[in-house]
Amino acid sequence: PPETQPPETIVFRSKLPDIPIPHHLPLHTYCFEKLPELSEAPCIIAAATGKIYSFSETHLLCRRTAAGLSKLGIEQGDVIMVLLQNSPEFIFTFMGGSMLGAMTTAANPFCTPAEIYKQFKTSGAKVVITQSMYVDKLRAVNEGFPEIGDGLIVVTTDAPPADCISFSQVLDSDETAIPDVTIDPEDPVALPFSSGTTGLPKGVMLTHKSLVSSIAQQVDGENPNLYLKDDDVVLCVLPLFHIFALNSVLLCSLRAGAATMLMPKFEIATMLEGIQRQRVSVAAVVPPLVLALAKNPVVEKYDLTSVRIILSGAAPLGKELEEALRSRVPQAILGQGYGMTEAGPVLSMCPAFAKQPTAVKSGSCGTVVRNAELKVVDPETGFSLGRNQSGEICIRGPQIMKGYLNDVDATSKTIDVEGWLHTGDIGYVDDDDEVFIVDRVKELIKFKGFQVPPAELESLLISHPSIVDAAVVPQKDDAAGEVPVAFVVRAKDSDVSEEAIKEFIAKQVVFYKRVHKVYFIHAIPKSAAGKILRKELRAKLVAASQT
Ligand code: 4UV
Repeated sequence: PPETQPPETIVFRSKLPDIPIPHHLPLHTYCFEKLPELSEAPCIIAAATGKIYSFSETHLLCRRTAAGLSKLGIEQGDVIMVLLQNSPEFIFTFMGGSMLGAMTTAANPFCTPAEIYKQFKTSGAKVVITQSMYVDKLRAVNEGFPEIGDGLIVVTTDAPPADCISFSQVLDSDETAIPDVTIDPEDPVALPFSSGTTGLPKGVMLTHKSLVSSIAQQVDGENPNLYLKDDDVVLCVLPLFHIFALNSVLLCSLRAGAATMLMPKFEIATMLEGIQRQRVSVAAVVPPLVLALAKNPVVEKYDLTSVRIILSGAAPLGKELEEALRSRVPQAILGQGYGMTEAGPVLSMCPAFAKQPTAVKSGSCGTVVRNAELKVVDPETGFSLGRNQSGEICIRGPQIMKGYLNDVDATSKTIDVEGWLHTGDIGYVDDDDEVFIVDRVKELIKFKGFQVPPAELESLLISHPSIVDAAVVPQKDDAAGEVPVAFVVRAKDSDVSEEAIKEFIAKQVVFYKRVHKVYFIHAIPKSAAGKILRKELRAKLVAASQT
Protein backbone atom coordinates (compact mmCIF):
# COMPACT_ATOMS: atom_id res chain seq x y z
CA PRO A 1 0.00 0.00 0.00
CA PRO A 2 1.25 3.48 -0.86
CA GLU A 3 1.07 4.87 2.69
CA THR A 4 3.88 2.55 3.88
CA GLN A 5 6.23 3.90 1.21
CA PRO A 6 8.96 5.80 3.07
CA PRO A 7 9.10 9.45 2.05
CA GLU A 8 12.27 11.03 0.67
CA THR A 9 14.98 11.52 3.27
CA ILE A 10 15.23 15.16 4.29
CA VAL A 11 18.90 15.96 4.79
CA PHE A 12 20.26 19.07 6.52
CA ARG A 13 23.67 20.39 5.53
CA SER A 14 25.97 23.12 6.74
CA LYS A 15 25.52 26.61 5.37
CA LEU A 16 29.28 26.63 4.91
CA PRO A 17 30.52 24.99 1.71
CA ASP A 18 32.26 21.61 1.86
CA ILE A 19 36.04 21.75 1.92
CA PRO A 20 38.76 19.32 0.88
CA ILE A 21 39.72 17.24 3.94
CA PRO A 22 43.13 15.53 3.89
CA HIS A 23 41.89 12.48 5.76
CA HIS A 24 44.43 10.24 4.10
CA LEU A 25 46.97 11.71 6.57
CA PRO A 26 47.73 10.13 9.96
CA LEU A 27 46.41 12.29 12.80
CA HIS A 28 49.85 13.43 14.04
CA THR A 29 51.00 14.39 10.55
CA TYR A 30 47.83 16.39 10.02
CA CYS A 31 47.98 18.13 13.42
CA PHE A 32 51.62 19.10 13.04
CA GLU A 33 51.38 19.93 9.33
CA LYS A 34 52.20 23.61 9.87
CA LEU A 35 55.14 22.85 12.16
CA PRO A 36 57.75 24.55 9.93
CA GLU A 37 55.89 27.89 10.16
CA LEU A 38 54.98 27.55 13.83
CA SER A 39 58.15 26.04 15.16
CA GLU A 40 58.90 28.55 17.94
CA ALA A 41 55.29 29.51 18.68
CA PRO A 42 53.88 28.45 22.08
CA CYS A 43 52.03 25.15 21.87
CA ILE A 44 51.46 23.96 25.43
CA ILE A 45 51.26 26.25 28.43
CA ALA A 46 51.35 24.10 31.56
CA ALA A 47 49.58 26.39 34.03
CA ALA A 48 50.56 24.23 37.02
CA THR A 49 54.30 24.71 36.45
CA GLY A 50 54.36 27.78 34.24
CA LYS A 51 56.37 25.87 31.66
CA ILE A 52 55.75 26.73 28.01
CA TYR A 53 56.52 24.24 25.23
CA SER A 54 56.93 25.52 21.69
CA PHE A 55 55.48 23.57 18.75
CA SER A 56 58.88 22.16 17.82
CA GLU A 57 59.58 21.16 21.42
CA THR A 58 56.17 19.53 21.73
CA HIS A 59 56.67 17.66 18.48
CA LEU A 60 60.12 16.49 19.60
CA LEU A 61 58.78 15.25 22.95
CA CYS A 62 55.92 13.42 21.24
CA ARG A 63 58.45 11.68 18.99
CA ARG A 64 60.69 10.79 21.93
CA THR A 65 57.66 9.38 23.75
CA ALA A 66 56.83 7.30 20.67
CA ALA A 67 60.39 5.95 20.57
CA GLY A 68 60.37 5.31 24.34
CA LEU A 69 57.04 3.47 24.25
CA SER A 70 58.35 1.42 21.35
CA LYS A 71 61.36 0.42 23.49
CA LEU A 72 58.89 -0.75 26.14
CA GLY A 73 57.35 -3.05 23.56
CA ILE A 74 54.40 -0.99 22.37
CA GLU A 75 53.66 -1.77 18.73
CA GLN A 76 51.25 -0.77 16.03
CA GLY A 77 47.69 -1.75 17.00
CA ASP A 78 48.45 -1.84 20.73
CA VAL A 79 46.40 0.04 23.31
CA ILE A 80 47.91 2.56 25.71
CA MET A 81 45.90 3.49 28.78
CA VAL A 82 46.25 7.00 30.17
CA LEU A 83 45.16 7.75 33.72
CA LEU A 84 46.18 11.37 34.05
CA GLN A 85 44.85 14.78 34.82
CA ASN A 86 45.58 17.33 32.09
CA SER A 87 49.36 17.43 31.73
CA PRO A 88 51.95 17.71 28.94
CA GLU A 89 52.67 13.97 29.30
CA PHE A 90 49.05 13.24 28.34
CA ILE A 91 49.66 15.01 25.03
CA PHE A 92 53.08 13.41 24.43
CA THR A 93 51.57 9.97 25.04
CA PHE A 94 48.51 10.51 22.85
CA MET A 95 50.45 11.93 19.90
CA GLY A 96 53.36 9.54 20.45
CA GLY A 97 50.87 6.67 20.38
CA SER A 98 49.50 8.01 17.09
CA MET A 99 53.03 8.01 15.62
CA LEU A 100 53.38 4.32 16.52
CA GLY A 101 50.02 3.41 15.01
CA ALA A 102 48.84 2.56 18.53
CA MET A 103 45.66 3.83 20.17
CA THR A 104 45.11 5.60 23.45
CA THR A 105 42.28 4.98 25.87
CA ALA A 106 42.06 7.58 28.62
CA ALA A 107 40.12 7.28 31.86
CA ASN A 108 39.32 9.60 34.71
CA PRO A 109 42.01 8.99 37.36
CA PHE A 110 39.31 9.48 40.02
CA CYS A 111 37.62 6.28 38.87
CA THR A 112 37.57 3.39 41.33
CA PRO A 113 39.91 0.41 40.84
CA ALA A 114 36.99 -1.69 39.56
CA GLU A 115 35.99 0.94 37.00
CA ILE A 116 39.58 1.33 35.82
CA TYR A 117 40.01 -2.40 35.60
CA LYS A 118 36.90 -2.74 33.41
CA GLN A 119 38.23 -0.22 30.90
CA PHE A 120 41.71 -1.71 31.05
CA LYS A 121 40.35 -5.19 30.40
CA THR A 122 37.82 -4.20 27.72
CA SER A 123 40.37 -2.13 25.82
CA GLY A 124 43.14 -4.73 26.10
CA ALA A 125 45.68 -2.11 27.20
CA LYS A 126 49.34 -3.12 27.43
CA VAL A 127 50.73 -0.15 29.33
CA VAL A 128 49.32 2.40 31.77
CA ILE A 129 50.65 5.96 31.94
CA THR A 130 49.72 7.54 35.26
CA GLN A 131 50.86 9.37 38.40
CA SER A 132 52.32 7.60 41.41
CA MET A 133 49.30 8.45 43.57
CA TYR A 134 47.03 6.35 41.34
CA VAL A 135 49.30 3.31 41.09
CA ASP A 136 47.66 1.62 44.07
CA LYS A 137 44.44 1.54 42.07
CA LEU A 138 46.24 -0.75 39.60
CA ARG A 139 47.58 -2.98 42.36
CA ALA A 140 44.33 -3.97 44.01
CA VAL A 141 45.01 -7.70 43.61
CA ASN A 142 41.39 -8.77 43.72
CA GLU A 143 40.53 -6.59 40.74
CA GLY A 144 42.49 -8.96 38.51
CA PHE A 145 45.23 -6.68 37.18
CA PRO A 146 48.39 -8.47 36.05
CA GLU A 147 51.45 -7.95 38.24
CA ILE A 148 53.08 -4.55 37.71
CA GLY A 149 56.46 -5.01 36.04
CA ASP A 150 55.51 -8.56 35.08
CA GLY A 151 52.74 -8.49 32.51
CA LEU A 152 51.71 -4.90 33.14
CA ILE A 153 53.93 -1.94 32.32
CA VAL A 154 53.19 1.12 34.45
CA VAL A 155 54.83 4.48 33.71
CA THR A 156 54.48 7.41 36.12
CA THR A 157 54.98 11.07 35.28
CA ASP A 158 56.46 11.67 38.75
CA ALA A 159 58.87 9.58 40.88
CA PRO A 160 57.98 5.95 40.10
CA PRO A 161 56.91 3.58 42.91
CA ALA A 162 58.33 0.03 43.00
CA ASP A 163 58.28 -1.83 39.66
CA CYS A 164 57.12 1.25 37.74
CA ILE A 165 59.05 3.18 35.11
CA SER A 166 59.45 6.95 35.09
CA PHE A 167 58.18 9.01 32.18
CA SER A 168 61.55 10.76 32.01
CA GLN A 169 63.06 7.37 31.19
CA VAL A 170 60.55 7.01 28.34
CA LEU A 171 61.54 10.48 27.11
CA ASP A 172 65.20 9.55 27.29
CA SER A 173 64.96 8.05 23.82
CA ASP A 174 66.23 8.74 20.34
CA GLU A 175 63.47 10.51 18.43
CA THR A 176 64.76 9.08 15.17
CA ALA A 177 64.22 5.53 16.46
CA ILE A 178 60.46 5.42 15.83
CA PRO A 179 59.57 2.25 13.93
CA ASP A 180 58.53 2.82 10.34
CA VAL A 181 54.80 2.04 10.36
CA THR A 182 52.24 2.37 7.61
CA ILE A 183 49.09 3.83 9.06
CA ASP A 184 45.77 3.18 7.38
CA PRO A 185 43.31 6.10 7.74
CA GLU A 186 40.81 3.55 9.05
CA ASP A 187 43.09 2.52 11.96
CA PRO A 188 41.78 3.59 15.36
CA VAL A 189 43.92 6.15 17.20
CA ALA A 190 41.67 7.11 20.12
CA LEU A 191 39.55 4.78 22.20
CA PRO A 192 37.37 6.89 24.49
CA PHE A 193 34.73 5.00 26.48
CA SER A 194 31.05 5.79 26.14
CA SER A 195 27.84 3.95 26.92
CA GLY A 196 26.23 5.36 23.77
CA THR A 197 22.49 4.95 23.60
CA THR A 198 22.26 1.89 25.86
CA GLY A 199 24.12 -0.49 28.15
CA LEU A 200 27.61 -0.39 29.62
CA PRO A 201 30.58 1.79 28.58
CA LYS A 202 32.19 0.57 25.36
CA GLY A 203 35.40 1.46 23.55
CA VAL A 204 34.62 3.95 20.78
CA MET A 205 36.99 3.46 17.85
CA LEU A 206 37.87 6.89 16.50
CA THR A 207 40.19 6.46 13.55
CA HIS A 208 42.81 8.78 12.10
CA LYS A 209 40.26 9.56 9.40
CA SER A 210 37.47 10.30 11.92
CA LEU A 211 39.51 12.73 13.96
CA VAL A 212 41.20 14.44 11.03
CA SER A 213 37.74 14.92 9.49
CA SER A 214 36.21 16.22 12.70
CA ILE A 215 39.04 18.69 13.31
CA ALA A 216 38.94 19.87 9.69
CA GLN A 217 35.18 20.36 9.89
CA GLN A 218 35.83 22.76 12.76
CA VAL A 219 39.04 24.65 12.01
CA ASP A 220 40.00 24.15 8.34
CA GLY A 221 39.00 26.00 5.19
CA GLU A 222 38.84 29.61 4.04
CA ASN A 223 36.07 30.28 6.51
CA PRO A 224 36.57 27.90 9.45
CA ASN A 225 33.47 27.18 11.54
CA LEU A 226 35.54 27.52 14.71
CA TYR A 227 38.10 30.17 13.83
CA LEU A 228 41.21 29.60 15.93
CA LYS A 229 44.15 31.89 15.20
CA ASP A 230 47.81 31.21 15.79
CA ASP A 231 47.91 33.88 18.49
CA ASP A 232 44.98 32.40 20.41
CA VAL A 233 45.42 30.91 23.86
CA VAL A 234 42.83 28.19 24.42
CA LEU A 235 41.73 27.19 27.91
CA CYS A 236 41.99 23.46 28.56
CA VAL A 237 40.44 23.00 31.99
CA LEU A 238 37.98 20.34 30.84
CA PRO A 239 39.56 16.91 31.16
CA LEU A 240 41.46 15.54 28.15
CA PHE A 241 40.13 12.06 28.92
CA HIS A 242 36.77 13.33 27.60
CA ILE A 243 36.43 13.79 23.87
CA PHE A 244 35.31 17.45 24.04
CA ALA A 245 38.66 18.70 25.36
CA LEU A 246 40.70 16.17 23.42
CA ASN A 247 39.19 17.09 20.08
CA SER A 248 37.87 20.64 20.15
CA VAL A 249 40.52 22.03 22.48
CA LEU A 250 43.77 20.13 22.08
CA LEU A 251 43.66 18.69 18.56
CA CYS A 252 41.95 21.71 17.00
CA SER A 253 44.49 24.05 18.65
CA LEU A 254 47.43 21.96 17.42
CA ARG A 255 46.06 22.03 13.90
CA ALA A 256 45.33 25.76 13.97
CA GLY A 257 48.59 26.71 15.64
CA ALA A 258 46.96 28.07 18.81
CA ALA A 259 48.44 27.56 22.28
CA THR A 260 46.67 25.26 24.74
CA MET A 261 46.71 26.29 28.39
CA LEU A 262 46.54 23.09 30.44
CA MET A 263 45.00 23.12 33.90
CA PRO A 264 45.09 19.84 35.84
CA LYS A 265 41.76 20.48 37.54
CA PHE A 266 38.97 22.99 37.91
CA GLU A 267 39.46 25.45 40.73
CA ILE A 268 37.75 28.75 40.07
CA ALA A 269 40.38 31.20 41.37
CA THR A 270 43.28 29.29 39.79
CA MET A 271 41.43 29.16 36.50
CA LEU A 272 40.62 32.90 36.53
CA GLU A 273 44.20 33.69 37.48
CA GLY A 274 45.40 31.57 34.53
CA ILE A 275 42.99 33.26 32.12
CA GLN A 276 44.17 36.69 33.26
CA ARG A 277 47.88 35.88 33.27
CA GLN A 278 48.05 34.03 29.95
CA ARG A 279 45.48 36.26 28.23
CA VAL A 280 43.24 33.30 27.34
CA SER A 281 41.19 34.14 24.26
CA VAL A 282 39.11 30.99 23.73
CA ALA A 283 37.45 29.03 26.53
CA ALA A 284 35.80 25.64 26.17
CA VAL A 285 33.38 25.07 29.03
CA VAL A 286 30.48 22.94 30.26
CA PRO A 287 27.27 24.39 31.75
CA PRO A 288 28.35 23.98 35.42
CA LEU A 289 31.43 26.04 34.60
CA VAL A 290 29.25 28.66 32.94
CA LEU A 291 27.28 28.72 36.19
CA ALA A 292 30.46 29.39 38.17
CA LEU A 293 31.58 32.12 35.75
CA ALA A 294 28.16 33.74 35.74
CA LYS A 295 27.39 33.58 39.45
CA ASN A 296 30.56 33.41 41.53
CA PRO A 297 31.45 36.87 42.95
CA VAL A 298 35.20 36.11 42.74
CA VAL A 299 34.96 36.50 38.95
CA GLU A 300 34.67 40.28 39.36
CA LYS A 301 38.23 40.41 40.69
CA TYR A 302 39.82 39.19 37.48
CA ASP A 303 40.43 40.66 34.07
CA LEU A 304 38.68 38.46 31.51
CA THR A 305 38.77 40.98 28.66
CA SER A 306 41.11 38.76 26.62
CA VAL A 307 38.35 36.17 26.12
CA ARG A 308 36.76 36.41 22.66
CA ILE A 309 35.04 33.00 22.37
CA ILE A 310 33.26 30.85 24.96
CA LEU A 311 32.26 27.44 23.62
CA SER A 312 29.90 25.46 25.84
CA GLY A 313 29.08 21.82 25.21
CA ALA A 314 28.45 18.34 26.60
CA ALA A 315 25.11 19.26 28.19
CA PRO A 316 22.26 21.72 27.57
CA LEU A 317 22.95 25.35 28.40
CA GLY A 318 19.94 27.20 29.78
CA LYS A 319 19.01 30.59 28.32
CA GLU A 320 19.05 32.36 31.70
CA LEU A 321 22.55 31.09 32.36
CA GLU A 322 23.68 32.19 28.92
CA GLU A 323 22.32 35.70 29.59
CA ALA A 324 23.95 35.83 33.02
CA LEU A 325 27.35 34.93 31.57
CA ARG A 326 26.94 37.41 28.75
CA SER A 327 26.71 40.28 31.24
CA ARG A 328 29.99 39.18 32.84
CA VAL A 329 32.02 38.82 29.63
CA PRO A 330 30.21 41.17 27.23
CA GLN A 331 32.99 41.24 24.63
CA ALA A 332 32.99 37.45 24.13
CA ILE A 333 30.94 35.50 21.61
CA LEU A 334 29.02 32.87 23.50
CA GLY A 335 27.81 29.75 21.76
CA GLN A 336 27.41 26.01 21.90
CA GLY A 337 28.81 22.95 20.24
CA TYR A 338 26.88 19.70 20.24
CA GLY A 339 28.92 16.54 20.40
CA MET A 340 28.70 12.84 21.11
CA THR A 341 31.79 10.66 21.52
CA GLU A 342 30.59 8.23 18.81
CA ALA A 343 29.97 11.07 16.34
CA GLY A 344 33.63 11.92 16.23
CA PRO A 345 32.39 13.92 18.30
CA VAL A 346 31.10 17.22 16.87
CA LEU A 347 27.69 17.26 15.14
CA SER A 348 27.04 20.97 15.19
CA MET A 349 28.95 24.11 16.05
CA CYS A 350 27.99 27.72 16.63
CA PRO A 351 28.49 29.65 13.34
CA ALA A 352 29.16 32.84 15.32
CA PHE A 353 32.63 31.36 15.95
CA ALA A 354 33.37 31.32 12.20
CA LYS A 355 35.87 33.60 10.48
CA GLN A 356 32.87 35.17 8.76
CA PRO A 357 30.46 34.85 11.65
CA THR A 358 26.69 34.59 11.44
CA ALA A 359 24.43 35.19 14.43
CA VAL A 360 22.65 32.42 16.35
CA LYS A 361 19.68 32.32 18.63
CA SER A 362 19.97 31.71 22.33
CA GLY A 363 19.74 28.01 23.17
CA SER A 364 20.89 26.91 19.74
CA CYS A 365 23.65 24.31 19.32
CA GLY A 366 24.77 25.94 16.09
CA THR A 367 24.56 24.46 12.62
CA VAL A 368 25.57 21.00 11.41
CA VAL A 369 29.28 20.75 10.62
CA ARG A 370 30.37 20.92 6.97
CA ASN A 371 31.14 17.76 4.93
CA ALA A 372 28.41 15.93 6.83
CA GLU A 373 24.70 15.14 6.65
CA LEU A 374 22.19 15.42 9.47
CA LYS A 375 18.65 14.14 9.56
CA VAL A 376 15.88 14.11 12.14
CA VAL A 377 13.78 10.97 12.29
CA ASP A 378 10.48 10.10 13.90
CA PRO A 379 11.50 7.61 16.61
CA GLU A 380 8.32 5.57 15.96
CA THR A 381 8.38 5.29 12.16
CA GLY A 382 12.01 6.06 11.37
CA PHE A 383 10.83 8.47 8.64
CA SER A 384 12.74 11.71 8.34
CA LEU A 385 11.16 14.95 9.48
CA GLY A 386 11.30 18.49 8.12
CA ARG A 387 12.20 21.75 9.80
CA ASN A 388 10.91 22.60 13.26
CA GLN A 389 9.79 19.02 13.91
CA SER A 390 11.45 17.19 16.79
CA GLY A 391 12.81 13.71 16.36
CA GLU A 392 15.95 11.65 16.82
CA ILE A 393 19.05 13.32 15.43
CA CYS A 394 21.16 11.18 13.09
CA ILE A 395 24.49 12.11 11.52
CA ARG A 396 26.52 10.74 8.62
CA GLY A 397 30.01 11.65 7.44
CA PRO A 398 33.70 10.72 7.47
CA GLN A 399 34.07 11.87 11.10
CA ILE A 400 31.86 9.31 12.85
CA MET A 401 33.32 6.36 14.76
CA LYS A 402 34.36 3.17 13.02
CA GLY A 403 32.36 1.27 15.64
CA TYR A 404 32.59 -0.05 19.17
CA LEU A 405 35.65 -2.15 19.95
CA ASN A 406 34.81 -5.87 19.79
CA ASP A 407 31.08 -5.17 19.82
CA VAL A 408 29.51 -5.66 16.41
CA ASP A 409 26.07 -5.90 17.91
CA ALA A 410 26.19 -2.52 19.69
CA THR A 411 27.78 -0.99 16.58
CA SER A 412 24.99 -2.16 14.28
CA LYS A 413 22.38 -0.83 16.70
CA THR A 414 24.00 2.61 16.57
CA ILE A 415 25.16 2.94 12.94
CA ASP A 416 22.57 1.67 10.47
CA VAL A 417 23.25 0.02 7.11
CA GLU A 418 23.10 3.38 5.33
CA GLY A 419 25.83 4.75 7.59
CA TRP A 420 23.62 6.96 9.77
CA LEU A 421 24.69 7.22 13.39
CA HIS A 422 21.68 7.41 15.72
CA THR A 423 22.37 9.74 18.63
CA GLY A 424 19.48 9.03 20.99
CA ASP A 425 19.03 12.81 21.25
CA ILE A 426 15.75 14.48 20.40
CA GLY A 427 15.98 17.79 18.61
CA TYR A 428 15.05 19.79 15.56
CA VAL A 429 16.50 22.06 12.89
CA ASP A 430 14.83 25.45 12.58
CA ASP A 431 14.28 27.77 9.61
CA ASP A 432 17.79 29.19 9.97
CA ASP A 433 19.45 25.76 9.97
CA GLU A 434 20.10 25.95 13.71
CA VAL A 435 20.04 22.73 15.72
CA PHE A 436 18.14 22.63 19.03
CA ILE A 437 18.33 19.69 21.46
CA VAL A 438 15.15 19.26 23.47
CA ASP A 439 15.33 15.80 25.06
CA ARG A 440 17.12 12.47 25.15
CA VAL A 441 15.57 9.09 24.33
CA LYS A 442 18.68 7.16 25.27
CA GLU A 443 19.37 5.86 28.77
CA LEU A 444 22.35 8.14 29.37
CA ILE A 445 22.38 10.51 32.35
CA LYS A 446 24.71 13.51 32.31
CA PHE A 447 26.05 14.84 35.60
CA LYS A 448 27.89 18.10 34.87
CA GLY A 449 28.54 16.75 31.37
CA PHE A 450 30.02 13.48 32.70
CA GLN A 451 28.45 10.27 31.45
CA VAL A 452 26.51 8.19 33.97
CA PRO A 453 25.32 4.95 32.33
CA PRO A 454 22.19 3.71 34.18
CA ALA A 455 22.88 0.09 33.17
CA GLU A 456 26.09 0.15 35.18
CA LEU A 457 24.36 1.39 38.33
CA GLU A 458 21.44 -1.00 37.84
CA SER A 459 23.74 -4.01 37.71
CA LEU A 460 25.52 -2.84 40.87
CA LEU A 461 22.19 -2.30 42.63
CA ILE A 462 20.92 -5.74 41.67
CA SER A 463 24.12 -7.29 43.03
CA HIS A 464 23.01 -6.13 46.50
CA PRO A 465 21.50 -9.11 48.37
CA SER A 466 18.51 -7.08 49.58
CA ILE A 467 17.58 -5.69 46.15
CA VAL A 468 15.58 -7.75 43.67
CA ASP A 469 15.17 -5.17 40.92
CA ALA A 470 16.23 -1.62 40.16
CA ALA A 471 16.12 1.14 37.57
CA VAL A 472 18.14 4.34 37.41
CA VAL A 473 16.90 7.52 35.71
CA PRO A 474 17.93 11.17 35.56
CA GLN A 475 16.41 13.79 37.84
CA LYS A 476 16.75 17.47 36.94
CA ASP A 477 19.19 19.37 39.11
CA ASP A 478 20.11 23.06 39.10
CA ALA A 479 23.82 22.63 39.74
CA ALA A 480 24.60 19.39 37.89
CA GLY A 481 21.97 19.47 35.12
CA GLU A 482 20.94 15.93 35.99
CA VAL A 483 21.62 13.53 38.85
CA PRO A 484 21.05 9.77 38.88
CA VAL A 485 18.24 8.54 41.12
CA ALA A 486 17.22 4.92 41.69
CA PHE A 487 13.92 3.09 41.87
CA VAL A 488 14.48 -0.01 43.95
CA VAL A 489 12.44 -3.12 44.65
CA ARG A 490 13.53 -4.53 48.01
CA ALA A 491 13.71 -8.26 48.67
CA LYS A 492 10.83 -9.71 50.68
CA ASP A 493 11.31 -8.93 54.39
CA SER A 494 14.23 -6.59 53.70
CA ASP A 495 14.21 -3.12 55.21
CA VAL A 496 17.50 -1.95 53.69
CA SER A 497 17.55 1.84 53.94
CA GLU A 498 18.03 4.54 51.35
CA GLU A 499 21.26 5.60 53.09
CA ALA A 500 22.66 2.06 53.05
CA ILE A 501 21.96 1.73 49.33
CA LYS A 502 23.52 5.10 48.52
CA GLU A 503 26.58 4.15 50.52
CA PHE A 504 26.80 0.74 48.84
CA ILE A 505 26.97 2.43 45.41
CA ALA A 506 29.20 5.33 46.48
CA LYS A 507 31.94 2.91 47.52
CA GLN A 508 32.07 1.38 44.07
CA VAL A 509 31.84 4.30 41.66
CA VAL A 510 33.50 7.59 40.77
CA PHE A 511 31.87 10.60 42.48
CA TYR A 512 29.62 11.67 39.60
CA LYS A 513 27.90 8.28 39.37
CA ARG A 514 26.64 8.38 42.96
CA VAL A 515 22.93 7.78 43.43
CA HIS A 516 21.31 10.93 44.84
CA LYS A 517 17.96 9.52 45.90
CA VAL A 518 16.37 6.11 46.28
CA TYR A 519 12.66 5.58 45.74
CA PHE A 520 11.28 2.26 46.94
CA ILE A 521 8.73 0.77 44.61
CA HIS A 522 6.80 -2.53 44.35
CA ALA A 523 7.78 -3.36 40.80
CA ILE A 524 9.83 -1.73 38.04
CA PRO A 525 7.52 -0.91 35.12
CA LYS A 526 8.62 -2.89 32.06
CA SER A 527 7.50 -3.46 28.50
CA ALA A 528 6.33 -6.88 27.31
CA ALA A 529 9.86 -7.42 26.02
CA GLY A 530 11.25 -6.73 29.50
CA LYS A 531 12.65 -3.26 28.78
CA ILE A 532 12.50 -0.79 31.65
CA LEU A 533 9.88 1.87 30.92
CA ARG A 534 12.13 4.78 31.81
CA LYS A 535 9.66 7.35 30.55
CA GLU A 536 7.14 6.21 33.17
CA LEU A 537 9.72 6.51 35.91
CA ARG A 538 10.78 9.95 34.74
CA ALA A 539 7.11 10.97 34.75
CA LYS A 540 6.83 9.74 38.36
CA LEU A 541 9.73 12.02 39.31
CA VAL A 542 8.11 15.02 37.67
CA ALA A 543 4.82 14.25 39.44
CA ALA A 544 6.63 13.86 42.79
CA SER A 545 8.42 17.19 42.37
CA GLN A 546 5.13 18.96 41.73
CA THR A 547 3.39 17.82 44.89
O1 4UV B 1 29.52 11.22 24.46
P1 4UV B 1 29.42 12.45 25.26
O2 4UV B 1 30.02 12.46 26.62
O3 4UV B 1 30.07 13.58 24.35
C1 4UV B 1 29.98 14.92 24.56
C2 4UV B 1 30.72 15.77 23.62
C3 4UV B 1 30.48 17.11 23.58
C4 4UV B 1 31.18 18.07 22.75
C5 4UV B 1 30.63 19.33 22.64
C6 4UV B 1 31.23 20.31 21.87
C7 4UV B 1 32.41 20.04 21.19
O4 4UV B 1 32.98 20.91 20.47
C8 4UV B 1 32.98 18.76 21.32
O5 4UV B 1 34.05 18.51 20.75
C9 4UV B 1 32.32 17.80 22.11
O6 4UV B 1 29.35 15.40 25.48
O7 4UV B 1 27.89 12.83 25.46
C10 4UV B 1 27.04 12.96 24.35
C11 4UV B 1 25.69 13.49 24.76
O8 4UV B 1 25.80 14.69 25.53
C12 4UV B 1 24.68 15.54 25.25
C13 4UV B 1 23.84 14.80 24.21
O9 4UV B 1 22.86 14.04 24.86
C14 4UV B 1 24.88 13.89 23.58
O10 4UV B 1 24.34 12.76 22.91
N1 4UV B 1 25.15 16.83 24.72
C15 4UV B 1 26.36 17.10 24.20
N2 4UV B 1 26.44 18.40 23.82
C16 4UV B 1 25.23 18.96 24.10
C17 4UV B 1 24.41 17.95 24.65
C18 4UV B 1 24.67 20.27 23.96
N3 4UV B 1 25.37 21.29 23.48
N4 4UV B 1 23.38 20.45 24.34
C19 4UV B 1 22.66 19.43 24.85
N5 4UV B 1 23.13 18.18 25.03
